[in-house]
Amino acid sequence: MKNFRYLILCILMTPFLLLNNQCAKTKDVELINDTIDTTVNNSDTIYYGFVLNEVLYDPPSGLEGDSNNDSVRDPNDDEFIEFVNDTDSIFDLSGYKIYDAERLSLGTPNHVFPENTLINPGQAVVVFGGGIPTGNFGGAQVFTSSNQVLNLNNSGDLMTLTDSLGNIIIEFDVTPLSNNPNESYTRDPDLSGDFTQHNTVSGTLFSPGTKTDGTPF
Ligand SMILES: [Ca+2]
Ligand SMILES: [Ca+2]
Ligand SMILES: [Ca+2]
Ligand SMILES: [Ca+2]
Repeated sequence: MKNFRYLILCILMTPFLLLNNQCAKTKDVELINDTIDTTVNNSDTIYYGFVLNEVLYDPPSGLEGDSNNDSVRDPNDDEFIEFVNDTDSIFDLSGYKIYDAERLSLGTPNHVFPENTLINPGQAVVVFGGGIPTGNFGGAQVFTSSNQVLNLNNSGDLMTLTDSLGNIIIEFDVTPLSNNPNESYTRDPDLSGDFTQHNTVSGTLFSPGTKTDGTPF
């Protein structure tokens, strides 16, 4: 009788055990799937749903170009790169590194993300060349380039993001877009579209930390 009860219990539990196992499997494999990058005029700008969404390598002249909002327009400090964690998991950027072409060849990064840089699902990350970024930037995590400015040459350059072990995660080639735009290049639509000049999307010149219309991600 005792064995019979145990058998019944096992039969009743089976669907739950299977379901639980299924969920665990789904969670395990979810991130092991690099998004196919179909955007043009760049190299490889999406990694597991971690998306390069906007690059300002040519800050506009005058205060119009003050992208970091510190009341000074600086051709280096006001450069920025915007990434978005477009996954439903926390993305750990600790120890990830950003290089321009020159620094990549030297093996010394322009920027290293500090320990405990954890990006929430849907959150943006903005790295400015320097200065004192002022404001909320849509709730993004905001950094200034840690070792030296981003130094993205307007005449052509290659921005590379590596993980903490040095594996290349994202590359953005400035050269096909090096037309002195005096504004950023952004995806249109945000997160999924091709790179285009920001002003053609929203009438503004850049949007560090937010969608092109200024709203948070
Ligand atoms: Ca530049
Ligand atoms: Ca500035
Ligand atoms: Ca450079
Ligand atoms: Ca933006």
